Amino acid sequence: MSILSKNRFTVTSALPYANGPLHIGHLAGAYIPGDIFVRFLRLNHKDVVYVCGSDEHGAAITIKAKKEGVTPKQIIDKYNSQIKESFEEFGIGFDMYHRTSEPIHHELSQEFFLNLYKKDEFIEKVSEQYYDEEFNQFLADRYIIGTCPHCHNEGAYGDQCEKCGTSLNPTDLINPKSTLSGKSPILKETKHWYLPLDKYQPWLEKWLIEGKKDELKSNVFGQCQSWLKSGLQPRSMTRDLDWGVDVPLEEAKGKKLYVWLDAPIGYISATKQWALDNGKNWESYWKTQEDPRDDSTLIHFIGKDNIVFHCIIFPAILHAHGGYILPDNVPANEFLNLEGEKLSTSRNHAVWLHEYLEEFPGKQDELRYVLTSILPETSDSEFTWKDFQARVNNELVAIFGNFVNRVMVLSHKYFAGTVQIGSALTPADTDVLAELASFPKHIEQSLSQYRFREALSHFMNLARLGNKYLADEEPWKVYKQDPERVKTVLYVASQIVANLAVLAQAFLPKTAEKLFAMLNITPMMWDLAGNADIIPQQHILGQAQLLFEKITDEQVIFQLEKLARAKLTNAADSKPVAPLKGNVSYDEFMTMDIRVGTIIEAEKVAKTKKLLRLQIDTGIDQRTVVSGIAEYFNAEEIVGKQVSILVNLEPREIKGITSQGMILMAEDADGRLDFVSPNTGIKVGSSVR
Ligand code: B3M
Ligand code: ZN
Repeated sequence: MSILSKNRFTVTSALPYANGPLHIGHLAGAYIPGDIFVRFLRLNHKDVVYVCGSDEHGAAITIKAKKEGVTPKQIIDKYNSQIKESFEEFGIGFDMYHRTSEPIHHELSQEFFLNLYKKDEFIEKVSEQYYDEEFNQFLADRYIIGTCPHCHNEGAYGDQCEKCGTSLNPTDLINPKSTLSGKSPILKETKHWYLPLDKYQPWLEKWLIEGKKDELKSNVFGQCQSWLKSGLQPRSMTRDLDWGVDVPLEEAKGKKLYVWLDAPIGYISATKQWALDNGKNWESYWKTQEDPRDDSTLIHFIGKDNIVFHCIIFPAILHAHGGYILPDNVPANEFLNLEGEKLSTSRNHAVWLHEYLEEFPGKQDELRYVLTSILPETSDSEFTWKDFQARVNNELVAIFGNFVNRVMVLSHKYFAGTVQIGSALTPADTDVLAELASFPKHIEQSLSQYRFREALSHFMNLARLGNKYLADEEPWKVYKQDPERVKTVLYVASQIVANLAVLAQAFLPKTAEKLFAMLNITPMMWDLAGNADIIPQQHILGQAQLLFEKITDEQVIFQLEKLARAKLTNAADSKPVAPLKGNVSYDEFMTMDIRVGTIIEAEKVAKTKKLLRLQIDTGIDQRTVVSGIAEYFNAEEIVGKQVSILVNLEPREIKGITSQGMILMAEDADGRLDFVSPNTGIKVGSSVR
């Protein structure tokens, strides 16, 4: 049954954590598919609300705030606006982009908690959890690091070892440490409220496994099945945190709701806010209706790491609450990789949207197009800059752009932009027009099954059809002998352009807008039966505009170099700094006589790789020092440089040269060297301490 047999839709895309900017992996996971789907529904006259917003709670936020030395509020304000702007730039058409820090969201989340609490759905359990005595607080899983019991990685987190991927409990860690104080935490009793997922297991099996076997994508179904197979466990819905939604119970003062309880409720509060702002009834998008045929169809677009929350935990919460609709489908995507590696925020291995927008201004649809072509729909996929260039140049420019441009240019050149049938349609024309009419239906079938890549390739086939038609009919050659025939060819071709404009509205919104302006027609809805005469006879076309430009080799190289630089920085950053040495007394330190000196001569020490012989003016005297810096500095370029020199180091014989002192150098974990130099210029002989 086509998805279009339903009339009302509630569509969501995962709420991104407001703790960093968005990258292409976000777009490819939950936002481009969600946006295309919603546009498609709207183009088919459906009643849709599309909501999203910033996820502003949980350790993701507080850890980032701690790292940047600012408050959680500053973090969410900063990233919420940046994220919102990126979505707008890429044309992701939410009706409401909300925030979980809004009071309306806190209230609704508390209402959900209390509803379940009053029905006795929670299990209350006291357990021992890690507590930092210096900071007087319980430690969220991410605030505890220690040694992984499986792979002995010393930096494993309380919930997961990122090295071997094992999911952990904080008490599994060997030698746990608080990331707040660096001290070993103690175990302390605390009470929490658990959702008995085990109790809902039979219901979930029926609703999800039996009921949705044929609808869910195989990657989604597989994950759900394996969660259920291993048996669901009660999961705590509260946390000892100081940031989040307050648990609305007197005895839970200071505790917050688990972020994965409140975040999906964010979809509902976003809808409520939208309804308030637009005079709508939010309940018709979320509550079950008297006649189930009137229920809205709920669809969650997410990435694969969120499947369990959207297919198991949130539905269990909605079910326990009662009165709410359940997701109809959760078309989760797998992950997008970048240049052969996992995208990584912490390693800065990513294509950031705000940077793309600066480096490729006006080219939002190019990225939308390429990402749609490679969406990780059933397995992980890969973005490379070479492939980006190839798809833009060989597909958007050479096929789509080229076809449209030829139709526009020839129509203006020969007929002042007027579209008209000259001599009668030939069988070739009627074939093309018949084929043209079949495209909306093909695309509809793909999109109804969440096959976005396939839908986009149908769309491009329409541009291919146009190119082939022009190549076959050769209007530029025929014009001299038979201008009436050329009128007809351009009439047919302009119907193809018009259909491209109509269909492009789902995939490439900015391009669609340009096409409508070029065609000088107003945007229109889809006609699944096909419409081969959108442009009426005697219609006058608008001016041609450039649709797409080639991506140059320089642009590709620039991007690749940027990624390589990030890798280098990251390699140096990720190596541990040298451990702390034992203390020295002040007097011991003061026995060292360190001065500012100037290098007055420098030359390579013969037959060595690393050594330079330096002549130094120390302000006291001029002396010779042998220094192992030749791999990093050329003799010529350091003459005249001010350096720090330990002048009372016992003289040493190095390669037959007496070295009188030592130049102080900074050295990173990779052995890279740099001088420790005064940077405003100071008299030689000045002491350093
Ligand atoms: N913020 C996790 C994530 O960004 C979470 C999604 C919430 S969706 C309700 O992957
Ligand atoms: Zn491990």
